[in-house]
Parts: sequence; structure tokens; C-alpha cells
Amino acid sequence: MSEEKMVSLNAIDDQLIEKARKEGIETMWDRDKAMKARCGFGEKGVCCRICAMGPCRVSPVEGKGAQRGICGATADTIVARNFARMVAAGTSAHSDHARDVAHVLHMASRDGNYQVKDEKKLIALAQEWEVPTEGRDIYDVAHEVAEIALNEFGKPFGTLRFPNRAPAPRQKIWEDLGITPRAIDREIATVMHSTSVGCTADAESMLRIAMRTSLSNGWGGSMLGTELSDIVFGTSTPRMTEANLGVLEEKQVNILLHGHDPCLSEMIVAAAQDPEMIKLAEEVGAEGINLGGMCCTGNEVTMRHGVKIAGTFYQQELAVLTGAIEAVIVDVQCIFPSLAPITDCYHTKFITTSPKAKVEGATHIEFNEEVALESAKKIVREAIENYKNRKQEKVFIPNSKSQAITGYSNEAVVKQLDRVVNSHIDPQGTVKPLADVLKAGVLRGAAGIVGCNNIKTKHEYSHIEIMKKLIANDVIVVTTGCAAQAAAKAGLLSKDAIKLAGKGLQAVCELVDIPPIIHLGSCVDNTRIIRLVSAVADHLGVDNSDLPVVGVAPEWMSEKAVAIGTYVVSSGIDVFLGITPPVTGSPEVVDILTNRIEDMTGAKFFVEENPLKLTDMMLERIEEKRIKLEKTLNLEAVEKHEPQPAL
Ligand code: XCC
Ligand code: SF4
Repeated sequence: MSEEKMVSLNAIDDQLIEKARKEGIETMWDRDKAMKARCGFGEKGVCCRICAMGPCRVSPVEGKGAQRGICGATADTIVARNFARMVAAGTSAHSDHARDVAHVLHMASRDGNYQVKDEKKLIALAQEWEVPTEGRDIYDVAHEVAEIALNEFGKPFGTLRFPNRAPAPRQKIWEDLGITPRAIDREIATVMHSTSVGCTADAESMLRIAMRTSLSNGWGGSMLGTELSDIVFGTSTPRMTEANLGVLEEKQVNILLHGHDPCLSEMIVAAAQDPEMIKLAEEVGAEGINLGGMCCTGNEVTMRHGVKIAGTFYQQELAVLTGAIEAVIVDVQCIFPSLAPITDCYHTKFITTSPKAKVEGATHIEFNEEVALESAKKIVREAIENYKNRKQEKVFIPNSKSQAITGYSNEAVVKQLDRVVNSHIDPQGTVKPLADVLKAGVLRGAAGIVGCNNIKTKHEYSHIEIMKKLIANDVIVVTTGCAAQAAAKAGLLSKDAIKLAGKGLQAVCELVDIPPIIHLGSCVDNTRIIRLVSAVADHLGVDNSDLPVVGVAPEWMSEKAVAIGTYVVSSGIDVFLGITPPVTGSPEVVDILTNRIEDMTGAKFFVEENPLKLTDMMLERIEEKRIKLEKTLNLEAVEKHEPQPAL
């Protein structure tokens, strides 16, 4: 297949799609063909089906066709409402995930399945929340912290706690705009209310409500997800792993762990290491149990345990097509319903575990946190017992995999930077070295590259091209979600990738001993990125929007990405999208998101589907911000290095 025709950067994906065709199995690429063009009204965001007088499809062209819905809603209103609902849905997903982790912290006990793994982080959070810690049992502290966390979802008065962590000028901006988030559930409910028939009909006001809701995700639900997961499951440290479908093992029981919630995946990891399970695997003739992670669950377990990364979102069907997987174990989010029919074509068991995400045709074994390990063992046992049903003649394990370093937490980043550059100044570590190299222009800036895969683009092409071009231009990259896994598969999370970096970034990577692209975890862990940016801003005494920092979602597809993008812009960081969001039916909404929002938050959205052009836009914006920062901090302008020629 020619480079052009390939669906992804990996030849093995095409081999597996070919295998599917030969075996008469339908994949997303077949459904994409059958779908043909997408609905033009939906794509522009001008379809409203909020009440039963509709659905109303108003014309995206002024003066032509229906200009208003039956109730009189304009394209601006309809587009803004639809956008706000995407933000609310994304916020609910991340935050509900965090709620489950908070419950698990609440049930944690010294001899239980869930324990406090990072006491230091728990104590720090307790102190931040003014929970007494002196002379108390750590589990009493944990339960009180968990209860406070749970109250963040529905407290009747006041605003959330974590926005206090933002730089002071940022908090002031939020206050002035009236978008400091209140309780998480309340913000989601407010969007649902305001978007219902006959409520908000003013695009700017609607978008402000959406911004506040998104902040209840970034500085609320998602941040709780990260913090509490670190407390219960441990704060990650860098570790070596491997990535891509070649991590599957021919002679072992292969389990694909897919979804998002570490409450399940942590227990599956424990169950797979249990001697009883290993013995059972031997009894069925396997040489062991091999876990492969996918999507954000893959990120969670690789960062804390080094579990190998089987693949990204778009590879979920391809993984099954290898014929070598005994069970796909899932919880919530990003799970294709097509896994039910596709696993039916093989011996593979598709096991759903959450009442929030049952799938017709799957085997449902409900995961019970109260008896977590036992529950996980029951699920793993199903997988092991299925090994004998594997049909050798149907197995094709691609031999492709790459080395990667995963599992940086902010704590790990700071420690690494500090150990080399600054340890004599502050034993706790600070972001000073990072701020210094940014200030000095050794690094031109930083980019957070996050998000999904989308069939509308060649898979991972945008992720990889953007990453390579940024590092060649001395922009350090941090990455999460499926973007991080794309980087892992492309070998960009290894120290070998240092040679692709510009001179300045090369020098930093070598000195600090890090790859030029740093794995910061799962989608909820985008909060690690906003906290890192905020720490640097605080250190320099400026706001986030003053820093040469960008957020990028090259191949996004999920509502969660819309929520993330909105909280990142609301936090003062520009967001570059490689897929056009469904807002183009309203010139007003487009103008707010890509222009006027900058007057409110100091940042805005940029949209461009060509990844190289998109990167040029980022680099330009980074240099613009540098010039401003140099003035603010009274620095001498520092010349940019010539970029590293493409290797
Ligand atoms: Fe990947 Fe998080 Fe996107 Fe899903 S949404 S496709 S990044 S797994 Ni978070
Ligand atoms: Fe149509 Fe208005 Fe009902 Fe939407 S809310 S479906 S625009 S009548």
C-alpha cells in the first residue's frame, strides 16, 4: 500500500485491516465508507433536537433557507447550546471517573484492597484543605479528605477549592468573568438547564456558562481524578516500557485492558500477578499472563506499573483481529460497541464491568470495589480459561513495538530537573530550572499534545508530525491520552528521540536525562499540565497567558476533548485543534472562540486541519508570546536557534 493510502503511520495496521477483509469482518473503516459524507447540518452544529417541535435544522447561510428554529432560536443559539452540551458531557465523564476514585479512597483501609500509597501527597492535600493531620491515623485523614472531595460535586454554596491553585491573576480573571466554578455537578446541571428549550439564547452568555463548566472539570473533576489516583495508587515515576500491538505474546494469556478508571485496572494488574492466577495460566498451557493497555487505562497502568501499551483508541478493533487476545476487559469511555460483534468472530471474550457502560453482546461481570481483588480475579480467571480456545490458525501478532519511557508525574519532572540543576537551592524541588531555560530562550516554549484519534485523518500522522516539528524547534512537549501512546509507538518517548530535537532542547534533555517528549499520563492528567504551567507562571510572577505555551489536540474526537480544550483556553493557554469542531454554522460562535475569547481569557482556539501549517501557527504564537514576556520581565531578546533539519 502506498504511504498515501495507509490508514495510519503503521504498516501493521493495514496488514490487520487486510486480515479483516479476508476473514469478512467489519471494521470502522468499512463503516466509514458506508457512512459516506457526514451530515452537513450536524457538522456545522446547526441541528437542534432539544424539543419535540423539532428537530430543526437551520441554515448555516445567512439570508438563505430557514434562519430560525420553530421557537425562534438562531444558528448562533443552536451552535452555542450544542457546544455547551459537549462541554458538559465531557466534564461529566472526567468528573464521574474522579467520583469513583474518591469513593475508593473513602473505603481505603490498612488491610483492604485499596490503600493509601502516597501518604505524602495525602498529607499535602489534607493540609491544603485544612484537615487536621497531627497525630491522626492516616486512614482517618484519608476518609475525611475523600468526603471533602465528594462534597466538591454537590456543595450548595461557594466555589470549588482547586481554582485557588491557579496563579493569582488567573483567579482574578475568572472572578471578573463570573466563571469561577461552583460545585461540579451544579455546573453540569446548569448547562443542561440553560440549553433546554426556551432558556439561554445568547451565544456569548452560553459560552461563558460552558467555560465555567469546563473549569469545573479542569480545576475540579479531572484534577481530583489525578490527585486522588496518585494518593490511592501511587504517584508515578518514569519507567521503561514497550508500545504497539507487537507487545502481545504468542505463548501467554493476553489480556487487553481498555477504558479509563484505575480502580478497576489497578486490581486487574494485582490479580494478574497473583500466584493463584499465574498457576492457573500454567495449568491451561500458557507461559504466563500478559497485560496490554489501551486508551487511558493503558496510560494509567503503564505509568504506575510499566504495563506495556498495546495501542491507541483506533487500534481497539485491530487488537482483536490479532486473534491472540483472550479477553478485552473494559470499564468506561472510548469503548467501541463494535467490540461485541468483532470479538464474536474470535475466541476473545469482551468483558464489561461497569453498570455505566454495559454493551449488548458483551459478557458483563460487574466489578465490585467492596471485594475488589476477588472481583478482579474472577474476571482474570475468565480470560485464562479462555486460552485453550485460541485458534492458532487465526493468530497474527505483528512484530512491531517501540521502546518508551512513561510515567512522569509533575513531582517526577521537578525532581529530575532539580536534581541536575538546582538541588543545592531547594531540597523540595522547584520549577525554577524549567522557568530559567524558558526565560533564557534555550527552550522556545512548551506544548501539551493531547487527545484522541479520529478517522477523519490518517491516524497518528498529525500527532507525530506536530511533535517532531515542535521538538526540532526547541519546543519541549508533554503529552497525555492517545497522543502519548502515538508518541510511544513512534519511538518518540525514548532518549533516542533526543537527536530529533533542536540544539537547545537537546542540551536540556541531555543535561536532565529526559526524552524531548514527556509522558504525563491519561486524559484526566491534563491537569498535571495546567498545574505545571501555573507553577512556572507563579515562579515568574506572571499569568499563564504570558507564557510561550500551547495546548494541541491534533486528532481529537471526544466530547471530553471539547471540555479539555475549553478549560485550557479558559486557563489562559491557546489551544490548537486539528479537527474542526461543529461550530462553523455560527459565525458569531466562531468569532468568539477564535477571536473575542482572547480579550476575556488571554487565549483562544486556532483551527487548521493541515498539521504542518498548524505547527507553524503554534511556533508563530510562541514567538509572539516570547516577545511580550521578554518585555514584561525586562529580559534581553534571545535569538532563536536554527531548527534541527528533519532527520
Ligand atoms: Fe484516547 Fe482517554 Fe481520546 Fe479516549 S478520550 S480516545 S485520548 S482514551 Ni480521553
Ligand atoms: Fe427547534 Fe427550538 Fe425545539 Fe430546538 S428548541 S428543536 S430550535 S423548536
